[in-house]
Amino acid sequence: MSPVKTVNAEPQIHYRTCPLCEATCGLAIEVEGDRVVRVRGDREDPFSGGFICPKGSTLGELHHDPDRLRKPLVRRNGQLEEATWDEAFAAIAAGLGPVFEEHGRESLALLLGNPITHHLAPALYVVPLARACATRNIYSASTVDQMPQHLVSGLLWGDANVFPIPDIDRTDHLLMLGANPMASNGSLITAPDFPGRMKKLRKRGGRLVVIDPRRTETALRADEHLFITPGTDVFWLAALVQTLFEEDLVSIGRLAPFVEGVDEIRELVRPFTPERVAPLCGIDAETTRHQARALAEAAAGAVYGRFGNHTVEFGGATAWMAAILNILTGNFDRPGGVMTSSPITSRVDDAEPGGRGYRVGRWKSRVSGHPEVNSEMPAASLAEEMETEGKGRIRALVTVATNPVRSYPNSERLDKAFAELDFFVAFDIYVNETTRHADVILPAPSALEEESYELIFMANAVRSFGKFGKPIFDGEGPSEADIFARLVLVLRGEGAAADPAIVHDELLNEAVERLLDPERGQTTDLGRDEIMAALKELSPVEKLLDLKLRTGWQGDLFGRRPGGTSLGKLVEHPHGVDFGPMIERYPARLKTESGQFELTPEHLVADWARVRARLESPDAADGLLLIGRRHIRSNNSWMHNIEPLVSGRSRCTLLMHPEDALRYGLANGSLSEVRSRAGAVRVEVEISEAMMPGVVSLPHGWGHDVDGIRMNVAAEHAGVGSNILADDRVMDSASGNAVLNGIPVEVSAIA
Ligand SMILES: Nc1nc2c(c(=O)[nH]1)N[C@H]1C(S)=C(S)[C@@H](COP(=O)(O)OP(=O)(O)OC[C@H]3O[C@@H](n4cnc5c(=O)[nH]c(N)nc54)[C@H](O)[C@@H]3O)O[C@H]1N2
Ligand SMILES: Nc1nc2c(c(=O)[nH]1)N[C@H]1C(S)=C(S)[C@@H](COP(=O)(O)OP(=O)(O)OC[C@H]3O[C@@H](n4cnc5c(=O)[nH]c(N)nc54)[C@H](O)[C@@H]3O)O[C@H]1N2
Ligand code: SF4
Ligand SMILES: [Mo]
Repeated sequence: MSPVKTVNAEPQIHYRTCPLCEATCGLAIEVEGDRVVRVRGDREDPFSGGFICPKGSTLGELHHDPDRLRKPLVRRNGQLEEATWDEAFAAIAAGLGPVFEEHGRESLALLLGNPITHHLAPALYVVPLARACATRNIYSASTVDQMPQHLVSGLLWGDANVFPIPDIDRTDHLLMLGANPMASNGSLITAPDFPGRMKKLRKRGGRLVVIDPRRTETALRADEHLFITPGTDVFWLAALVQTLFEEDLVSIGRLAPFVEGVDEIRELVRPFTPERVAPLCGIDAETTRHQARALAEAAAGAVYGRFGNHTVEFGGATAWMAAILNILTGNFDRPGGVMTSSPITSRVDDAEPGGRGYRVGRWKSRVSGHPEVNSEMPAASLAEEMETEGKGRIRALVTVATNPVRSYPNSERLDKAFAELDFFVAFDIYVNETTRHADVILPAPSALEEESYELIFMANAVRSFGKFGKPIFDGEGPSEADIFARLVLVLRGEGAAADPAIVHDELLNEAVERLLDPERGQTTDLGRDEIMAALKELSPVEKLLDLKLRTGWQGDLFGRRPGGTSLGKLVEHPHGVDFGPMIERYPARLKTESGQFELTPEHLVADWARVRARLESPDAADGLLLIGRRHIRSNNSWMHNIEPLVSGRSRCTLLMHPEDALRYGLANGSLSEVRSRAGAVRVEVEISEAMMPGVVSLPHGWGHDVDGIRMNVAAEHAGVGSNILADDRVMDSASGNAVLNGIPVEVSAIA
């Protein structure tokens, strides 16, 4: 392993935010010389209060992992070999050029992965990268995750990136569906120390109700837990809405003048009575009515549906019903209900309600005609776009921080398609199941070599918060911003040797121009030269961040607002600065064309026909339904190369209820074959009373026993890849989201 230089050789504690999940815990990282010797929770971090999970405490192991790439790899004579940065960029230019010439730009796809959202430079440079790719083939983890929520946010209140966040610190009643924050630490809600916050919720007399086909770690800590048949939450939520109307419990409150479509919703849910949905969902009618009343009667209540609600066949419709419930009970934008964040890097919308609205389907996928949602194509359609002959077939890829050969559905099919690519550039930290197919791998710097600010997740946070961390170590290679900039320049055809400063300057100029544009609400006398002079000494990403901070709603406006914040202020407060809880922002924040909450957008109403049809003729199959699960020591398809996180017995097992085990002749610890429309895997059975009968569970992201990966620890704890079983032929057609929960499977014993 090549040594790292430290910025400072004295033993030192550095404070920064953990970049591994949405919880954004504050860390205290102890460094001696070149080594991270200890990582603890930062007790003085006002947001996380010292909370840390086992993943965060292994950031040192990740930084020092000998398998983590430190030099670019270039394929020569079939082998990935170390190369210089100049050679790597030259190889990219030489590899992509002929593909573009012969097949055009539409033969390129850009794939964006989860870790991008946790790092500052990627969050800032992903837009210019997408622009430089000049293709509509853009895919991301969003369509194997939360695209239904983007869709519903976009259509109902006009901003696809504004999420309804349960105000967990003030709520009296939290109805949680398809989420397991005891393992995940929360998603589309940034609230470090979820366990502590749930405890406080119950201590102050609030109730937590969990709806999940598995009695999860979270369900065990709830006041009530109800099993639900996977994929059927939409029917159950519609029955709650139906009950609100039936029992005259609709009470929109303050925002009532800004809500349109209530009567249409009443008609849409009319057939969804608690009795009618009971056999589908597995929840009896009286319980459903009781839950509707409890929600309506709570002083402040929140409906929070997450991963298990979005990654199902009716994901969009499910997210829609959850939003409707929050609005009809007057809980939208109410303290203790669901609210929206006000990150300090943005300005506050104090304008009149109304905006440009939100559109879907502005273009369609080439092979199956799936509508674009959020300018993205569905992950589940990637394989067919790579395989199907004709103009526009995907022949070249740029991937950033993603492992689709493990994280997208029908992963075996995708694996084969990856092997057939003409040219593939990966920006990653490992040679893994996906990147082993690459022609060039650009290694991302370690998180500890980069500036730290949770730009994206602060926009989902239950409090407004700012925390900045300087790089702890000098990077061995170029900065992440420089790598992005050089990739942008190569993709634009400006050559492998072009100066990354070109892109840094463009980005800053654009940001400043946007700020000073009177059409976009410039309200001060700030001048361009003054801004540029104030930012002069900073790194490219610091400049962009400081500009946002200083002109955000808490900013110092470059001195015009004394006491306001800035990057400099955050540097003086290394544990972070708290700016308070979520604040009521509606109706001003409405960005729909009408300036109203549009409860019945055409796109969702049209999709409701699918839900209606399923109500009329439910699935008759009596096989098993497969769901996933997360574990506190795992992180999607990676972090399995970190010994302390994978040691002990294998967690990649098939959980199954004892009755089902009996029925299929399976004993605890025996080997089973699990088969779906898409594929089959062999995996150990773990019998568990926590499973709903008829439902089995397998975690995702495993399956590290393939040729060509360079992850020694992970290969020893291989597990099986659950996405071999996920079917890419079904998806939530409203949002393009993949179906990763509720997959019909057959399970049999292996002799
Ligand atoms: N069946 C099933 N499938 C799922 C899920 C599920 O629950 N079940 N979950 C889905 C969800 S929610 C998500 S978000 C997706 C995630 O799927 P992906 O977006 O593919 O992300 P990860 O699986 O987290 O893989 C992260 C990749 O980034 C690399 N990496 C790690 N850190 C860095 C870094 O700092 N820089 C760079 N450049 N690369 C880095 C890793 O080596 C790895 O290749 O998976 C989805 N797939
Ligand atoms: N330790 C750890 N933390 C993580 C991650 C990780 O891989 N490991 N990944 C991160 C990422 S990228 C994300 S997106 C978040 C996700 O975080 P969460 O949204 O909390 O998702 P999960 O932990 O997958 O929990 C989903 C729950 O839905 C249940 N479920 C499955 N199908 C259904 C259904 O049809 N209806 C209902 N009601 N429930 C259902 C499952 O049993 C499971 O308990 O976690 C993040 N945090
Ligand atoms: S909960 Fe998430 S942010 Fe906190 S230490 Fe664990 S991985 Fe890091
Ligand atoms: Mo995710």
